[in-house]
Amino acid sequence: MTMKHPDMTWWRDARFGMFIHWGLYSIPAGEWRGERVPRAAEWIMNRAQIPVCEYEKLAAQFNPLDFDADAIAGLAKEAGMRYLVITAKHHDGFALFKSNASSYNVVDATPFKRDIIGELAAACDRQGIRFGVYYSQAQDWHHPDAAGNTWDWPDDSKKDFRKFLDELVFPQVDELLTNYGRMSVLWFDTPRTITADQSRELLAFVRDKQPECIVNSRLGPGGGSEWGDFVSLRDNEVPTMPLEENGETCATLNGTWGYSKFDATWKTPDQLTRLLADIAAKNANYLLNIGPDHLGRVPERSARILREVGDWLQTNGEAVYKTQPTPFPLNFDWGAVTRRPGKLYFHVFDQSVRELKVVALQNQVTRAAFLDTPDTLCTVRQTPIGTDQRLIETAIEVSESTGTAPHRVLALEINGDADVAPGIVQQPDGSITLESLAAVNAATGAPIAPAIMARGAVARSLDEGIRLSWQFEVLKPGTFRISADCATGRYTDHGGQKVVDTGHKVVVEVNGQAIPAVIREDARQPIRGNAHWLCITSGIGTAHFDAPGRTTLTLAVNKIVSGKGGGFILRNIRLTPEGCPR
Ligand code: JFZ
Repeated sequence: MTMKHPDMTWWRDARFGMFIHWGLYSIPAGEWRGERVPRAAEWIMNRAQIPVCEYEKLAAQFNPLDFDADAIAGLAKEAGMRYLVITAKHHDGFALFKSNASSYNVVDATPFKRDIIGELAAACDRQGIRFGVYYSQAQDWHHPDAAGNTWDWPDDSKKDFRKFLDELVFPQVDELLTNYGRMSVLWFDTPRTITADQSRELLAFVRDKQPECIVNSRLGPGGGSEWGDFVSLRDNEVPTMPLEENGETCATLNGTWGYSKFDATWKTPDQLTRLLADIAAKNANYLLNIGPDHLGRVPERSARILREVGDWLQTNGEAVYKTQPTPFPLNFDWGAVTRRPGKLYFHVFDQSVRELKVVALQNQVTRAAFLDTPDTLCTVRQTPIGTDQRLIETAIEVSESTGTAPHRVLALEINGDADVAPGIVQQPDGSITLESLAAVNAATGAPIAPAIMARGAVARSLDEGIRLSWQFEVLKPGTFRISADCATGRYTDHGGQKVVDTGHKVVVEVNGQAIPAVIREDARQPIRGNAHWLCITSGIGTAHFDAPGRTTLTLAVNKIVSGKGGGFILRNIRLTPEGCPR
């Protein structure tokens, strides 16, 4: 019964969806009794410790007369989104649908009286958008037996979680799967108190009611990929390497999910197209959030931004929808790669690049042109480098680029499916990137990826005593600076503090040399343009290679400092030729 969904095709092809966080919290909108309540606006009841009897009163004020389901489904469509997931019930316990299990719902408790889930489900059907709901199955601040509300009900020992499941969760999930036609996604969240058995029971219940419905991994304890049909990555998280399983990044358009009158930290359309491409390149969907206000209006700015992304997708959608992840074992500084059978798409984030070069592509490139100028061909050269025949360098001149934002996509037609010779190779700019998820455990030779990628994370914390190793091919010998990129372990919204722990003690062994180093912050930048996550670069030392050939680098982790950053979160080790910038 915990079986994975047998056919995820529509979801896998969609790559881009709309998330909607909407509820009573859109009334206070980040402010309670004249005080600004920091961070995500949908958490206001919790953050301001508002008693149930007081928060409940918001229901009498909830009258979003500007709510227009067709306009919202239409916006999703214009934005190029293929599915939509809305909070049917968030942690505050208030249901946006008619429920017989609790009168704390939009139809019974508000002057509005309209079933928002019903209207939106019907509008999505009309527009050909797949419809799904978010349901908070463990945390419910309105129910005395659920997890989360420690201010009205501080005594955990008095809580009967089973009672909450029986009188609210199962009946409401039943209503959602019975009253609104086809439900395409059930999106659970914060699986705090729920047990493994209860999660399995809930999944079986969903499967029984609607076998086609796709369920996310935040269903069960830990929220990892063993649960549900796809793994929910952390908020606003972009994996470093393609996930083996289906993944989804849920993300904010600013820094909050529910509407806040204070948060204007909107991402720009060009940031969003880059994130969408980078996430697709890692085998994940992008579920991007809007937060309607107390009248049901979608903030004008967010609507405009989404429409611009939609415009970009009109031209560049073939490089996103139905694509497979990058075949290359590293992140390129210049952008991201997606593919389809017979095609490769180079998403060129860095508009200043005049020539794109990749190594080890085995296919012949028969045509290269930007999707926005399909008749202007780019010159391609494919030449063997080094002694290994498979080490072909493919170079594409992109001097025709007009340098417009959002980013441009170079489409390559290739013979057959993209085939990249396995292994890590020095890049044409001389650099060598050793992605942490491409490492093997030096002691066992086993890939490190499954252990590190427990949740498809940025790159999970390393354990003390672990030794990681990478084999790679040096083509142009010389002296290299070695550096490590390390990341924040925790998601932070825009107001949040971003910390990367430093002081970890490591030893890098390379070319017969052992280099002890302490991880420090020499530089900091957002991770690939994603302001929610921070990356620091630490110098390690230098290495010299006399001759071309295969070599190994080992990283021994001897001491980990665990502070606010969540430990030692390694993204990659870089070798940069002496004299090169970066
Ligand atoms: C949860 C909710 O608490 C939040 O209000 C919002 O609905 C969001 C989509 O999901 O917040 C989380 C859940 C998990 C992580 C971070 C925030 N996580 O695993 O990093």
